[in-house]
Amino acid sequence: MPIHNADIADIFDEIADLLEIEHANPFRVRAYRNAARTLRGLGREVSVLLAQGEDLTRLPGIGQDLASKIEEILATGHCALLDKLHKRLPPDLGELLALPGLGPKRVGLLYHELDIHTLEQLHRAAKDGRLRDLPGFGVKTEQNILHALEGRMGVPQRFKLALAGQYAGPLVDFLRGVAGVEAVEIAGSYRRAKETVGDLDILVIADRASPVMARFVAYDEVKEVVSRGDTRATVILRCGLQVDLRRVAQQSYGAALHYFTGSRAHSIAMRALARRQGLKINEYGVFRGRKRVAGETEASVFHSVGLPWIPPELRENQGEIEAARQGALPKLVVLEDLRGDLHAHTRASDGHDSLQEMAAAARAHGLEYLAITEHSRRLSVARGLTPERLLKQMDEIDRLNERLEGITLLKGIEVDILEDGRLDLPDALLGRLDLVVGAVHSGFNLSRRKQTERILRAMDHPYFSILAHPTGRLIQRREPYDVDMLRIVRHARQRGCFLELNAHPERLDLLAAYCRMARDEGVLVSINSDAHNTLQFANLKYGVGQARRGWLEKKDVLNTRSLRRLRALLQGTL
Ligand code: DGT
Ligand code: CA
Ligand code: CA
Repeated sequence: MPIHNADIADIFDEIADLLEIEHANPFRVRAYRNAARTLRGLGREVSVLLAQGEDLTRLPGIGQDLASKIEEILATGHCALLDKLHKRLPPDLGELLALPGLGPKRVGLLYHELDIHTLEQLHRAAKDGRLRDLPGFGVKTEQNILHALEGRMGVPQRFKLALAGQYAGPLVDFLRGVAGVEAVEIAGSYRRAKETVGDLDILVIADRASPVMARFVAYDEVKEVVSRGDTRATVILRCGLQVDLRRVAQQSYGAALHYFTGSRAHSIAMRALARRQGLKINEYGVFRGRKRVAGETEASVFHSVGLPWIPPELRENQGEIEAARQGALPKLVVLEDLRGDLHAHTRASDGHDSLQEMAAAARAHGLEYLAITEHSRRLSVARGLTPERLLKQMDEIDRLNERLEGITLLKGIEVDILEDGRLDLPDALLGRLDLVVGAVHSGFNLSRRKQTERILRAMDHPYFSILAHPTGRLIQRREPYDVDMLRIVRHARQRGCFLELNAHPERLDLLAAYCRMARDEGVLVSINSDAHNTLQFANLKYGVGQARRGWLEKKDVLNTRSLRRLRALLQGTL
């Protein structure tokens, strides 16, 4: 059974949580968390790196001890330390930790102060009002815990798109290799590039003689077969992801693909449109009476109701059918449109690779320019740059640019936006850079008005170029901070600034609705990788998926411009 980076990261996170509950040394706790984050952001399987003889201690945050723990887990599937912690602590603490709003600190308090270590005990204590007096809890927290506990059964787990992709890719390859399989495609929310997916919906074209259903349920990552029929099977993979497989006939493929791509709201609107034209759309085809008029290709389904094909990312019933009818569908941006990347780190701050390695990797991804934007001094956990270190890097970039071919490095910074809206480095220094990316990394809990004004003030600085990850959310881990995005977008327009769409699979920030807002208000969006190592330029594709969900065209995206036009835009002379 293959062991994935995410499996090891989960083990490290659990170790960190349990150590924290035991009041272990905070540095030790943080080491496990950092290692988990490294593994999640790695982009390549650590098992493969190890098999290739790579030295794992080269990875950020992985020392000798953690490297040997990774090897132990890959070899045995277990970590002796975690097993030991499980013996020392009550077995159900993990379920408490899984509740939203309950981190190790709070679980530790519950355990040490009130001897609560099961969900039932927690439920009773919350109902009795015994939680509100714990330090840092209060009535609101108590209510939230009660809601979480009572809603818990009904809320299924969702997978981040990139994580689902790690499991989907090999499975699709596997299915393609089965005899009699003509085509394999993933439909559902995955095809619509939603940020998270509830399950995978896979369609195959295969005849009845094909063993595809039998092979699917026997796939070696399958943990449980939920149902199995002749044309449909549902399984759960070891990672917990559910997969529905449907076998369809060639002549129905387009109709099935449309039906199972959804969204439900889009399908309902399409069926209503068809009905008004005397047609019926279902997963087998488009019918007038009993006569099939379309269904083999997806385009034929749209054409049958007088529409052009609509890209899956738009199918949310948010105006796409209307736009299609008027011939006004956006011509969505594609990955190949990107000519540069305006946010990346090297090992000068918390990145992993050198300037030269990052430049080469960016060029290998077809990019013509790459902005190096290290953290600034305030973010000391990320080894943020002081003015001196930034000046030194600027010199290095100048020297390197003389030698580089096919790509130009731009001098930038990811400067912290301080809580009062000042920037973490002096304007005089920022003015010497090609661009200034500004970001909020602290004070997430400011009121909506304060947070918004903090960001507006940051944009007022003369050299501010791009607002990085504008809402600060981490998917499933941290809510967006509260801001008035319309004010920010309009201020950006007025100040000649740009908004980032951060392509990291955990961020995908700008949200799709805000991409659309930026486009409507005439503010260009920069799709940036925020790469911390050479492998992460591959994440740009997730940024493009999100941009497409936000209706963005090539012209709406800053880094589709040539370097010359980009420079003019950054200088405000275009
Ligand atoms: P998810 O899995 O929660 O991320 O979202 P989807 O959109 O993948 O939803 P899912 O897996 O329940 O179903 C896949 C698609 O199949 C969905 O977008 C629309 C279609 N579909 C499934 N069941 C029904 C149904 O009962 N009625 C209609 N109209 N469409 C359905
Ligand atoms: Ca689905
Ligand atoms: Ca499904």
